[in-house]
Amino acid sequence: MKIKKIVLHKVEIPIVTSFTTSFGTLTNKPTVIVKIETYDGIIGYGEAAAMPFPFYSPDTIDICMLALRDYIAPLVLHKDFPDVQSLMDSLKVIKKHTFAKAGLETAVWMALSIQQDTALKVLLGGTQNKVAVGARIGIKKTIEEILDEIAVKLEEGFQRIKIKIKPGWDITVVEAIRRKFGSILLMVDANSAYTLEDVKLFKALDQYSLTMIEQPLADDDIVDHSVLQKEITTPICLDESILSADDARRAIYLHACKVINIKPGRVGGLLESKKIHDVCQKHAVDVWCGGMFETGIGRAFNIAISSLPNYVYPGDISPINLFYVDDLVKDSFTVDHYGYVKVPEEPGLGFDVDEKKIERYTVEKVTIG
Ligand code: OSB
Ligand code: MG
Repeated sequence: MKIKKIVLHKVEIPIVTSFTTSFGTLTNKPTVIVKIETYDGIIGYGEAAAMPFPFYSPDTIDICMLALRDYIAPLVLHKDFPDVQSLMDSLKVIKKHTFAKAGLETAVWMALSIQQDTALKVLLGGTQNKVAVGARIGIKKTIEEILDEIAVKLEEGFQRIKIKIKPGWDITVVEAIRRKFGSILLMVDANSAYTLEDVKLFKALDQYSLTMIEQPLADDDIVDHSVLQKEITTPICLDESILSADDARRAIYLHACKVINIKPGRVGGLLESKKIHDVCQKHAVDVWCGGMFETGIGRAFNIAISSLPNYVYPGDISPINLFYVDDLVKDSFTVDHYGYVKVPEEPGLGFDVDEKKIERYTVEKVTIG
C-alpha cells in the first residue's frame, strides 16, 4: 500500500441533544475524516473521533488535525508498506496521538479491504455476524428523567443500559433504576471522577450487581484500580487507562480490571484493537466496543472489529440519528428490535460514503501530497 494523497476534513454535524458526563457537557461534536488515495487509485476513509476538548484524553479534534498534517502524513506519504503493521511501525516514533493515528489507520483498512475485495470483518478475523448493542445515557437533571429515557431504550430493544455517574449522581440513581427495572444488564461509567477515598461508595455499589463499573479512577492509574478491584466484587472495566495492548497486558498482570472497553480511536486503530482483544482473550478478560460518538464512517469500523470472538458485552454502537441530525454515509446501520446490528459482508466500510455530505459539513480542509 502506497499513499499518494491525504485529505483531512474537520467536520461539524449539528447534534440532536447534548450529552453530560462527569467531565462536562458536550454541545458540539466535531470529528476528523481522513481521506486517503493510494497509487493504485483506491480511496479510503477513516475517522479520528477525539473530543473537542482535552477532558477525556489529551487528544482533541484540532490536535488530531495538526498531528496528522505535520507529523503523521509526512511519515507515510509516497512510501510502500507491505501491510498495516509496517505502516504503524513507521509511526511508533510519534508518542501516543492515538486518535490521530487511528484516523489514518482506519482509512488504510478501508482501502485494503477494497483492494483485496474482502470484507473488513474477514480481514480482521471476525467470527460474529451480528453485534449486540447497548444504550448509553448521560447525566440528567432528575431521576425521573433518566428512568423515562431508560424505559424508552429498553422498549427499543437495547440489550444493556450504561449510565454516566459522578459524585452526587451515583448510588441513588442506581438504586432507583434497579427498583424500577429489576435485573436488566446495567453498568456505570465514571470517566475518572473518583479516587481511592471513595472505596466505601464502591463497596456499597456491589449490592446492585452491576455488570461492570467503567473507569472509576484516574486514566493514568492502573495501580489504584488494582487496589480497588481487590476491595470490590463488581468487575472494573478500563476505558481511558488503556491506549495499547501493552497497557492491557500490564493492567491484567496487576488485576486492575476484569473487562476492557476497546475503542479503536483511543488505541490507535483496528490492529491495536485486535491485539488488545487477543491479550484479553488469552487471560480470560472480556472485551466490548466503546464509542466516541463517531459518525457512520467511524462506527462502521467499530462494528467490524466487534465481530471478533471475545467481544462479549453489548457495544456502545447506538445509531447515528440518536446523536447527529445527519450522517456521512448513505444508509447507515440500524439496530433491530432485539438489540443487534448486522456486520457487513461487503468489502470496504459496508456503507456508501456520502462525499457531498462530507463537503457540506466540512469547516476546515487540508490536502497533503
Ligand atoms: O467514556 O465511553 C465514554 C463518549 C465520549 C467520551 C467518552 C465516552 C463516550 C461515550 C459515547 O460513552 C458512547 C457512544 O459513542 O455512543
Ligand atoms: Mg467510558
